[in-house]
Amino acid sequence: MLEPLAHIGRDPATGGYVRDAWSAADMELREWFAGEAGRRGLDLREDRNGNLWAWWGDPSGRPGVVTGSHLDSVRQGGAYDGPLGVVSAFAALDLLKERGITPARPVGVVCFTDEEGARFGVPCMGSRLLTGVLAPERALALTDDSGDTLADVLTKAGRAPYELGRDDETLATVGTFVELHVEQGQALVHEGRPVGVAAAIWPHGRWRFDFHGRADHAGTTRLADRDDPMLPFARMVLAARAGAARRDVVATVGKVRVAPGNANAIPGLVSAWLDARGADEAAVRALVAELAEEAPATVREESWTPVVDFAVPLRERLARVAGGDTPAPVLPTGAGHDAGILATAGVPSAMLFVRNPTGVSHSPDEHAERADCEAGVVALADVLEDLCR
Ligand code: HGY
Ligand code: MN
Ligand code: MN
Ligand code: MN
Repeated sequence: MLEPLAHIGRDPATGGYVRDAWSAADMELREWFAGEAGRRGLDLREDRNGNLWAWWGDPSGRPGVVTGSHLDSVRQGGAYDGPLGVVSAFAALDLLKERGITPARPVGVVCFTDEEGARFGVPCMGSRLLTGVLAPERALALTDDSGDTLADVLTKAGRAPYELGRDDETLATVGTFVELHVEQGQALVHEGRPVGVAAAIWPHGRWRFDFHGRADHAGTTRLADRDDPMLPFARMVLAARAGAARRDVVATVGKVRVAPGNANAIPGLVSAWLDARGADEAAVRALVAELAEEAPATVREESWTPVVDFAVPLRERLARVAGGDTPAPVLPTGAGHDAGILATAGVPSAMLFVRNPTGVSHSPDEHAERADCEAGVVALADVLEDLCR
């Protein structure tokens, strides 16, 4: 199903995908989205935050049912996280048309911008700006690893006139949002089912730890004279793992920047990004507070997503419709999604998960079987048909 996108942003050396927001790969994906909308005669719109919408019917009169996800990726990510939801959305519309369905409500396909936050560090950038939980001034000042701000990047991408920020007009077009996503875990494998429904999204956040030291020569500086930031950084990583295990949360340090980065010099600065998540918000907060307390570092919270409990009536309705003879399993997840941001903003939202045989995600090894992807499309079409009555 994802073949048309398979070459875009793919690293031939690893099979992984590098699709940073506003990169050449992302621009090519956005063109693909526009082409898919055009081929179906859908009304294509790009909102003030760069999110793309393709409408079947006019939502200005009556809020529509929207489905979709994102096309950007983490660095060296998999093929399915994000694109499966967008490709399935277009395929589900095709199925509705094949069934001769004329929806009583407008139906939209959305591609949210910069869901992974791989480039500027804040996940769900497009949906956070859309719903107003991220201030435009903060977003525009965010920098990528090259030091370019989002403002610089948007200008280079030909979107300088963007008026980033809460967009009530666009939000008003979304009556219900359903995001289909590859499962990032193996619950559906254990349940023996191809499709599931999201119950909740764990609270989760990202924090930047800056460990300051004194750059000096690797060979001539006595150990006793060193102020090496690598050591407190190493202690923080070990404390994060031990603290997470004690509190039944998960903590990850997957990105570290060492400055200036000479093999023959003690670094002056080590910057590390902590990702912490868990079912219990207080436990996540307590872990981060303990690490910030103990680490001789400046600590900044870069993003926080409170727990998302998807509304029971809507999620149970999806479980019945998507499940066929027996309701689909309803599962919590530790992964963040645009559906969570919209739900938090009060937009009736829900998620469908498609089985992932290994559960692996954010890796080139991410995979979903074709039959399960097709089952996901049928389930999504059934859900859209049900919601559009
Ligand atoms: O990080 C996440 O949970 C999501 O993949 N953005
Ligand atoms: Mn992801
Ligand atoms: Mn995703
Ligand atoms: Mn030298």
